[in-house]
Amino acid sequence: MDQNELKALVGQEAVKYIQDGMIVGLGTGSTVRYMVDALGKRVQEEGLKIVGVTTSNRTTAQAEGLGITIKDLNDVDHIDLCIDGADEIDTDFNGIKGGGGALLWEKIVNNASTKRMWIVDESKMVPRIGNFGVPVEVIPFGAQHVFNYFEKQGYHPEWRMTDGEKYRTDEHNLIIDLKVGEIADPKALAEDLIHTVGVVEHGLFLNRVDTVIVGRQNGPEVLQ
Ligand code: ABF
Repeated sequence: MDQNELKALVGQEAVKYIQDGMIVGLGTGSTVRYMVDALGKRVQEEGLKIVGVTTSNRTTAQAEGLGITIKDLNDVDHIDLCIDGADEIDTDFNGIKGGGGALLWEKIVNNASTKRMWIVDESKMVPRIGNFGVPVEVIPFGAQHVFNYFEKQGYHPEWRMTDGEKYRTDEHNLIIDLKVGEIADPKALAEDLIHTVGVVEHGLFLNRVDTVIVGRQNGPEVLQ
């Protein structure tokens, strides 16, 4: 199976964990797209009754297009299960997220969730996270000074760009990607990032997942 087939495999596997009456966090990214498609099928064909809370405008558009009921996070008191993708996951279940530019809403939804699941193709499993880079969401006001600080810290910052312009998140913030390479101490880096004035959130997701479904050539592997 190619990478897209592995993504579809885990997307369809994840939907088996969704039960009637659940409030489900719906992540962002191409793997999650397969999951949302499979979820829409269950809603349409089985009349599955769930409420979705999404992590991006694009997931909202996809889900609502499939007849999935979507609610704002502020209108639910908890999320039973959130299913999201990831860019890298190490053997300690440390993750890097944000390649899709949705890390802030993803971390907020993750935080509100009782059970957290990531679905990935096997290429995302790594011995040590960091080679993907660490996405950092910053507010536009004074962002260049944050960028300069990251340069001084030796984090090799790069502006996330799209169509020649700085990328804007759903919150209209900017993203700086830190090309830090393998991270010896993810916790220490996370502490430095979250205490940097002007940083809204970062893509280091540490101790934030309960179940990982990995797409393998011989089928979905469930890690807990
Ligand atoms: C999302 O899943 C993002 O944080 C991450 O970038 C993405 C993984 O992308 P894909 O499933 O397209 O490989 O949660």
